[in-house]
Amino acid sequence: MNGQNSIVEKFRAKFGANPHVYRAPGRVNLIGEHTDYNDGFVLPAAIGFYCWVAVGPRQDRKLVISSEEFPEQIEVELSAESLRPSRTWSDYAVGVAAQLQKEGFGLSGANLLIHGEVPIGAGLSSSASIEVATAIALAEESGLSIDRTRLARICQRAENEFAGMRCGIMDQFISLHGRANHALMLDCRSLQFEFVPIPESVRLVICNTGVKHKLADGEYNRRREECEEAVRSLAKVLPNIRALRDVNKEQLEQHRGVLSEIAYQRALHIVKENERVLNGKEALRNGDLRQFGEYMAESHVSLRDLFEVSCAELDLMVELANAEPGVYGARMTGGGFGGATINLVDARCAAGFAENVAKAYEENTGIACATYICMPAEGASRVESAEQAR
Ligand code: GAF
Repeated sequence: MNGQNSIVEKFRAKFGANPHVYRAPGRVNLIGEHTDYNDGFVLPAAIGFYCWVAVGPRQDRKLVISSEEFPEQIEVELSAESLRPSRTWSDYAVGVAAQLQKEGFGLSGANLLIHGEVPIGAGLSSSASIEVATAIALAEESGLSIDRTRLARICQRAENEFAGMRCGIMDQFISLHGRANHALMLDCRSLQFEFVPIPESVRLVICNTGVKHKLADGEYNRRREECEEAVRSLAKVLPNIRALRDVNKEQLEQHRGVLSEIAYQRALHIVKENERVLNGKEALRNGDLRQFGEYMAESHVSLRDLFEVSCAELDLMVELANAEPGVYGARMTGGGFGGATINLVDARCAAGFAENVAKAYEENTGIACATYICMPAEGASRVESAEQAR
């Protein structure tokens, strides 16, 4: 049974009414890691794993939220006082409702059934997919028309404030704006974006390490603070900068003395990663996959050695990938400390690549490795028919 039919039937059984169904995808980032909260550039693509939300109206001012993945049902009043974090799975959905209302969008009461199929802890933005699917469901069912970029900001703030994760805008943005067969190059300061076609001759192969180290969220916020510290120090000698986005390599080297060693390393990663995204976009546009793959390799090394967000399992997965035929580039993707790698692989070699890497990874670590062979998918939408859900 496909995602839509199944969730419709379960919604009927639970709430005794026919729902509307919305879905929002997870994402993979091709290049541009940890650059989004530094006002920099990213190049993600939506992937064909979705969070599905079935929704129907209620006569009162409540949200009743159920999930196919968790047993307990959550009930909240749509008043500011009762929309508080509860440190459970429902925070992503409740956080979005709270943020929508905080920004002046009055919501109607609703029943929601959520089904997430984006692998959790894989660095593929399962949380953003829940936020975005909930946001479009609540907005449309309340008769609100909200610009997608604004919705992305609302979902990001929900995660910042409710989940305490100081994420940037990338994940929510791509989940809303993704386009099939294209990556999206986003300027995270202006929020201007352009689509970059992914050639039919390649596949995006995602290899999940199956590990998610506990320190991930704390270390993520710490990286953000370290970048902010670098900006504060550099601003004393470069008063016009607002973010690491405004610093180039020459300036960074010239003023290295005002930075701690850690702040310098973090800043160097960001400055060079931004360059790699801009150059990488051109390489992709010119069909120069080999060059793009080199940028991916440099990005991984930089995330490992300068930004220090990789881990042994990710490094091994990249090493195994690089030994395979048909691979243009391999790197960790997402926040790091576990999760998945993204590999740009010749389409003809993709199945063999996935199989060999998974086998070798399991032999080395004893951990099963899930692989996904993808092309970029469309962003979030209401699902109009069963056809669209397939
Ligand atoms: C996580 C965050 F949510 C994103 O905003 C981004 O910073 C990413 O890590 C690292 O590039 O997915």
